[in-house]
Amino acid sequence: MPHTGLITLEQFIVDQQSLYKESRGSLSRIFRSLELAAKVVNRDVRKAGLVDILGNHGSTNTHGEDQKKLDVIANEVFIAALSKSGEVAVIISEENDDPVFIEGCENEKYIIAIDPLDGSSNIDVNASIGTIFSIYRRSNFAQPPTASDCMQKGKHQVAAGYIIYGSSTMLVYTTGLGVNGFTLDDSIQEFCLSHPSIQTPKDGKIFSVNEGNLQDFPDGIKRYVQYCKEKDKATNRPYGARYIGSLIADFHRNLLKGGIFMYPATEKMPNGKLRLLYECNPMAFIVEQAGGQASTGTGRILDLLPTNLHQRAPIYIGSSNMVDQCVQMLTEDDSLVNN
Ligand code: P6P
Repeated sequence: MPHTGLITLEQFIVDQQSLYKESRGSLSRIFRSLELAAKVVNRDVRKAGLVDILGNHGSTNTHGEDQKKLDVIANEVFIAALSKSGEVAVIISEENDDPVFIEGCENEKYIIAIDPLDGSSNIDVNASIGTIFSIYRRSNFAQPPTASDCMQKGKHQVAAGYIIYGSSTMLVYTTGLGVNGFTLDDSIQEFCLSHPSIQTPKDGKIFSVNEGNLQDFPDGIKRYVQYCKEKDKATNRPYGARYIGSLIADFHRNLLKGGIFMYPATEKMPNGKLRLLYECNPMAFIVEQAGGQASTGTGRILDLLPTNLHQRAPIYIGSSNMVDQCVQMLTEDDSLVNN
């Protein structure tokens, strides 16, 4: 059956080039590298059960978490591909303590923050996992790139996206011109436009949170979770509880169907668990471009100035009316506590 009417990722980027604020060739070359790396990691994820790449690598990452073999492979594949693009000066990866300065690219314009394989605790049980990326332009060329060049507010991202290795493999991204999703057609090994101009519903009926931590949540979040479970026909409650424990999978479902994902601050994790540079910021850019919201509970995620490459942030992200309601309850309780 001839493939007709398919728009590949590469064609889409070429077609949109005239609209990009960015220098056109550079971003296209970066996306070509991301696409290649995604296909390689997808191949390895799909055969993980067959080849001895499951299980722990025996090393730990910057956060003291066991590194799964696929974590390490994905990290190496994406760093190699992005280095070869010739457009990236420095890469911040969840798997590397320090920035990776790309040799010979000291004068290149772009910085990339990446979570090479998010949700890796789900690898061995065949649940959806994914890669998250965030792209910035360097602001200072007076000297070779430094770590501080990488700590820009999320609102300065020039592009962000993720690849979800799920029942199908999809690449979803934004350059500030809306959000578009591409599904990998294995038969031709091309990412093809399948979800043009994604808009997330203003209201949803799904709440996603690890209720195992409920006792540690701020009182306002305890009240909001209770609110989600109450019966109220007029507001479509109770909402459905959906939590996979893989940010990309939970985020992607809520982006398409509507809903809210929460990872609050707790006593154990006073800044929440998710990392600002390569988890919260890219997802916040995407959700805002899709008409949703992303809050720390006290402000917009994209306005938060990073002070540490691997810092964490509390996050409430998804359908705008649900985030409003959640943050209102959190704030009300804080004001009660603080007055
Ligand atoms: P918890 C995966 O390890 C991850 O970083 C995210 O993908 C996911 O949303 C979160 O942690 C799950 O954390 O504490 O609920 O297991």
